[in-house]
Amino acid sequence: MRKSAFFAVPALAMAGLAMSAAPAMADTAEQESWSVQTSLSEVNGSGTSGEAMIDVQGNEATVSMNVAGAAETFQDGPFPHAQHIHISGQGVCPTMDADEDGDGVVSTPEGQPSYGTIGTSLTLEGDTSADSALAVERYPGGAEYTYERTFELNDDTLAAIEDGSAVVVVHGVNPELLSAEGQEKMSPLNEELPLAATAPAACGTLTASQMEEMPEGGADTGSPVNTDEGSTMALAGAGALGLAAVGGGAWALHRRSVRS
Ligand SMILES: [Cu+2]
Repeated sequence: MRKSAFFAVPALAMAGLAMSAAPAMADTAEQESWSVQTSLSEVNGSGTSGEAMIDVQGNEATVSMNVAGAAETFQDGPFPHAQHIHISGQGVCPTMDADEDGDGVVSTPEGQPSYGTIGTSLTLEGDTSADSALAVERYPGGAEYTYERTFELNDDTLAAIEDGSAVVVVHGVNPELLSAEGQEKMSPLNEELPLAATAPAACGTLTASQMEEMPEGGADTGSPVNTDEGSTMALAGAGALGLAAVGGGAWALHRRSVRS
């Protein structure tokens, strides 16, 4: 199992996650669902923030996001915000130290050592592969939006979500917020787009629920200490159920806070 140095989810939660994912391998209609979530924090001083949550059942994912403080308009239309699940990097968001060429902007390629390449494109419709990376007409747009879509995850993205290295990235920064040098540049991804259109604006690593949200005694339940393999499996399974329940609760709480 791959682990990033910054990986914050306790080993117990990971064990639970791995176990909960295992039933997906079995050919059964009753597949346990589990979830990961993240807060999206600004990159490049964009002022963009948000939340992302993914419910997974087998290979099927329901992605829910809300984003605020994003760039509002682009050429008289809503500013398109390409958004992806990035994988195969360090599983972290880039700091300004990632600005290799020193132009004051972390471009999408400069962020790749941190968050990796595109595993899934979070489009509104149609293809969700990396082929749709910059299919700007199929992404949400504007300063504030919500997103929800259910689709089949590819194996690489699913594996990254399971091992905690998947990172949600929202692209598109208000050009006025970039450095003077950055405002003049075109995107390294598409020479017809300004750098601001594709630069990362918000980012967050998907993780299972936080440890402090575990119920009392939860840490003991799943701890495989001095047991034979059979009972270890059973205990880890119990831990996974607890984790799923906690995740659902946290999301319900989140939904309430969004409405109020
Ligand atoms: Cu991306």
